[in-house]
Amino acid sequence: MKIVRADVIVTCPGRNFVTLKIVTDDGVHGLGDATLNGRELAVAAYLKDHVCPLLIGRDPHRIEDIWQYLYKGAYWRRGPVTMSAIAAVDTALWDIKAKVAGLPLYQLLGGASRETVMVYSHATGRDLAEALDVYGQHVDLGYKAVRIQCGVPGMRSTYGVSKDGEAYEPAKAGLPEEQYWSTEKYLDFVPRLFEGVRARYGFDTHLLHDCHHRLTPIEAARLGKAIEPYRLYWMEDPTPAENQQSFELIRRHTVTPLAVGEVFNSIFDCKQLIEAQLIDYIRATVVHAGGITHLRRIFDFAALHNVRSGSHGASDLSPVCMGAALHLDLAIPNFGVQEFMGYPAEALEVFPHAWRFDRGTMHPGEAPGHGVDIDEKLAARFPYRPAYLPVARLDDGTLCNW
Ligand code: GCO
Ligand code: MG
Repeated sequence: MKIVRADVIVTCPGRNFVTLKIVTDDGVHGLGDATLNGRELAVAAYLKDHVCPLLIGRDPHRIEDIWQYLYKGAYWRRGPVTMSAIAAVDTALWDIKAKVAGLPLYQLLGGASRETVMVYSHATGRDLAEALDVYGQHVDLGYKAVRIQCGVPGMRSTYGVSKDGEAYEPAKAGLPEEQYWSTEKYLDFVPRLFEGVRARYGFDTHLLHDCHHRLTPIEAARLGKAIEPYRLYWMEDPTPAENQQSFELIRRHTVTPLAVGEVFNSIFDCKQLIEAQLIDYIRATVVHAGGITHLRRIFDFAALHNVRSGSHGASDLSPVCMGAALHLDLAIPNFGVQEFMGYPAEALEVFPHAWRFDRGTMHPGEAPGHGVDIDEKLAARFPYRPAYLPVARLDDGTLCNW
């Protein structure tokens, strides 16, 4: 079997997605997600100009060898652009292998370790009352795990909360939106949010929250300690993880579980965090962390240290990534939870999929491969739209982490 084509499809059905389609001489095709929110065209060009020509004529079954060829062969290792491109190739090859075997991908990964995959949704409110109401709506929908984000009194904007109360959409057309941040206001307010959830809904649902890299380690330690009575499932990205050692400081002060890794792209980004058990959940994903092959490696390493998976699944990761992720989630022994924000209706039409959703749980389906395809004619009707993630500034104008 040989690869005869490799095409990059860029489409914007509600938001931008980059998809790699690999076709074999037997006419089997596989898809991989290559979307890097706000920097999409860099990965598209990396694939088109530097990777696709290398794939033609290769045996698609040699997944590990092709992975190593693209990783070691580039000389310039790691980084989100390179690793998202490698991920797209890897995911498409696993899709092909499973289709040729006539099996859903999870069977090739060792088979199902559970019946369904628990997913968490996003409850977002502009103020406390709205956030608590929306949390309740998600509980009523059957979600067993819900992330809550809320507008902070005295702050005009914050991560995860759109001004109009519409579904949260981080990438906006035009130049990056400038948001404002005050750690003092946030830390004064946010424990009341969790107190409100537990007072109104009790402890039956898993409660999650994303700090989005905004605190210093000691601020994160203070928050984690203060919110221990509300027993969060996790506190996400409390501080930037470039310096993995900073998590030691947080750990010294609190038993609130920590989840990190949506911006990671290799096992080396989380090696120390995992080895030293400085985190509880690793949030790396199929698309940004080198595909099924590399993410499996990360998860297996995490399993040795009692760290569970909690893959990023925001709507800027395409339905192709979601499909592939669900197979891995179903198969690995140390699965924790999968993020699932849902998708715009047009995106679900462009990407026909075999996965099923049922009251807060998902299943990848039984279609051979990862079960997600693309309707290329429909995709062509949604051309790329430049869009950027926001940036954040302190009161005095200093740029801070968004
Ligand atoms: C999450 C993430 C996202 C990211 C987004 C960036 O936990 O879902 O933090 O909201 O900000 O995916 O593109
Ligand atoms: Mg996050």
